[in-house]
Amino acid sequence: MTDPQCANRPYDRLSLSTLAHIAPIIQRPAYTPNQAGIGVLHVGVGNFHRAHQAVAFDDALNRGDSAWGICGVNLHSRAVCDALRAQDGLYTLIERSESAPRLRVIAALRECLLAGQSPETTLARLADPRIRIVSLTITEKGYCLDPQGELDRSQADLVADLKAAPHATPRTALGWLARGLARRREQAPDAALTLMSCDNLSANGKTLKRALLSFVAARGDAALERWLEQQVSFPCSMVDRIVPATTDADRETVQRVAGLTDAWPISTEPFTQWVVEDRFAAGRPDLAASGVQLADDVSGWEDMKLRLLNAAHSLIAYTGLLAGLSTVDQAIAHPALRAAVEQLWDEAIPTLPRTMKPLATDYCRELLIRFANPALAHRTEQIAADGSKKIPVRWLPTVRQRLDQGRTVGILALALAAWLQCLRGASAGISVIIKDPQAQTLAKRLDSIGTDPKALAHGLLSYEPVFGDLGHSQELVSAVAAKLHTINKAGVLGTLNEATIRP
Ligand code: CS2
Repeated sequence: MTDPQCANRPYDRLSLSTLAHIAPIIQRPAYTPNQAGIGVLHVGVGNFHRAHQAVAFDDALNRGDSAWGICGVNLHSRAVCDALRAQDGLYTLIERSESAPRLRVIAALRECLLAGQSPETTLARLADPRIRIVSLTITEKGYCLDPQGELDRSQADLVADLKAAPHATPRTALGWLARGLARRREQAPDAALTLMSCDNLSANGKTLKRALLSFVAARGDAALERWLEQQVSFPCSMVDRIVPATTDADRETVQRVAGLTDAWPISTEPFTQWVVEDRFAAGRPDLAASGVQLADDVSGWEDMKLRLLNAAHSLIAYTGLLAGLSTVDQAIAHPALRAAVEQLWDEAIPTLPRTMKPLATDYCRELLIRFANPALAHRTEQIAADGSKKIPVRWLPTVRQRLDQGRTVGILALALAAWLQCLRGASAGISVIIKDPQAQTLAKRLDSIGTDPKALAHGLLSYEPVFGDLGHSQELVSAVAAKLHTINKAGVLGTLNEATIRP
C-alpha cells in the first residue's frame, strides 16, 4: 500500500519495530510486549475475541500484571494467523461511533498458532502449567451438540475425532482440548485450569463442560474425565460487543490515522460488556478493573442478551435481507423494522427471569442506540449466517415459553417465516445466499415441499435438529404459515406493517 500523496514512500506495517512510529494520538501498550508471559490460550482468534476478551487481558498487561499474554489458536482460519504473525501479534482496535474513530493498538496476543500446522506446540501449550485460562470463541456449531445436548454425530469432523487413533491430528475444538488436556493430566496433574466459553450460548460454561466430558467419555478416557471434574472449572459468561467483519475502510482508517498499515484491524462499537462467573480454578487478572462484572450466576444476563439483543439481531437480519436492507442501522431506521424489534421485545421480556425484568427497559433503550450506530455498518448478511445454530438459543426459548403459557408468538412467527424464505432463496425469488452448515439440507427439504405455506411451515418446524419437538405445535405451524402467506402476498414490509399494527 502506498501513500496517495507520496507514491514512492510505502507505509510501514504495524509491528514491534514500527510501534514507536505510530501517531501519538493512538493508545499504545504501556508494557513491553516481548516481556509479557503467556497465561491464556484462546481458541478461535476471530474479530470478536480480539475486540472483547483480548482487550481485557491487554488492560491487565497495561496495569503491569504481566502474566496474561494470550496464545491464540485457530483451527481453520490461517489468514488471521498469517496477518498477525507478520505484525508480531499487534493489531489496531477501532472504536466507531458518530464522533471520530478512536484507535488503540492491542499487543496481548503474543502468539498465534494454526493448530493443524503446529500440532506439537498447540498440545504443549495446552499442557503448560503457565497457561491458566483456556478460553473459547468457536461459535455455536463448534460445540458439536444437538438440541438435546448430545454429541451431534451428524458432524463428520466430530465423528472422525471420536474414532481417531490416539496420535492423529484432531479436527474439532473438543478433539484438541481432549488431547492437550490428556497431556496436561500426565505431565502436570496438579495444574488446575479454567476452561471458559465466550460464545453466545445459554449456560455456555455448562455446555462446554457437557460437550467435552461427553467427548472424553465417548473416547473411553475415564482418567481424563475424573481429572476434568477435579482440576478444571467451567465458568459461564455473557459476552457482548458488536463486531462487524473487517473491511478495507477499516484498513484505510488505520493508515490515515495511525500512519501505518494493518492487514487485519478490528472495528467495533464503544460499548462492551462481560459478565462472568467468578470461578477461576487457577487465578485470573483483576478483571473488575477493566469493567468486567464478576457474578455468582450469569444465567439471567445470558437469557437477557440472547432473547433481546441476539434475537433482535436475527430478526433484523432475515427481515432486513428480504427487504433489501443491508446493514443493521439502515434496518433499525426503518419504522416497520423498528416496530417489529420493539414487538419482539414485548414478546420476550415476559419470559425473562424475574431479576432481569426490571433491567429490560433500559437495556432495550440502549440496544436501540447501539443498533442505530451508523459508523459500524454491521451487515445483515453477516448476522444471518448459521441460523440453524443461532435460532434455537435466540428465538426458540421465548417461543416455547410463550406457547406453554398459552400466549401468541406473532413477531417470532414472522421471524421464522422470514428465515424460511431466506433458506428457500432462489425458489422464493430471493437472491440471498445464507451461510449455514444446514442450509443445503434445509433448502432441499423445503424445495421438495412446493409452495403451500402450511406445508412449508410444517416442513421447517418439524426439522428436529433445529426445532426439537416444536413441529408438533399446530398453533406455531399455523402462525408461521399465516405469516408466510402474507409475505408471499404483501412482501416482508407489508407483513411487518400488518403484524406491528395488528399483532
Ligand atoms: C450477532 C452477534 O452475528 C451475530 O449473530 O448477533 O455476533 C452479536 O453482534 C454479538 O453477540 C454482540 O455481542
